[in-house]
Amino acid sequence: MRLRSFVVAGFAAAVALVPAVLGHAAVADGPEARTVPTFSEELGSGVERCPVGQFCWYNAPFYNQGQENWMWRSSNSQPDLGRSPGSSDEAESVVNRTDEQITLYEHWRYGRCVTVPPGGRIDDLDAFSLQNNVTSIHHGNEFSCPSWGYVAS
Ligand SMILES: [Ca+2]
Repeated sequence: MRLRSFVVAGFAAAVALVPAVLGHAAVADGPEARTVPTFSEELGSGVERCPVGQFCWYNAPFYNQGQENWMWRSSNSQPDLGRSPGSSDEAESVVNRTDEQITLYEHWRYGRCVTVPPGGRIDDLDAFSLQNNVTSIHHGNEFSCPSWGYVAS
């Protein structure tokens, strides 16, 4: 009986992953169904769209401003947003719904940067000269961007 239950659960999981396989054609259908090892991608907008415990970055300012645009989310550090599904140099607004501070970098831990406190958000990364220029995201209270907004490599 345990084996049968496992098989049924596996089938359900495979069905749930179909939208993810379809990639850009799919619209989000819940946090668990869209979770991938690196970070997840979906169409959406609004601060409230970012789940508790996640950090979200949006393709347009003001959290995609009511348009169905791309947004991405993760609960851990992302050294290279160019990894699949790919969002390097795309973010223009961000929401931090984790309990850690999160630092955005132009490169991996160097270049221009900004730190977002737990529960914080930035409606337009242009204010930090980082619009369409974020390549990596670091979770952790031990790191923060200096006041001058730049870290040397
Ligand atoms: Ca963008």
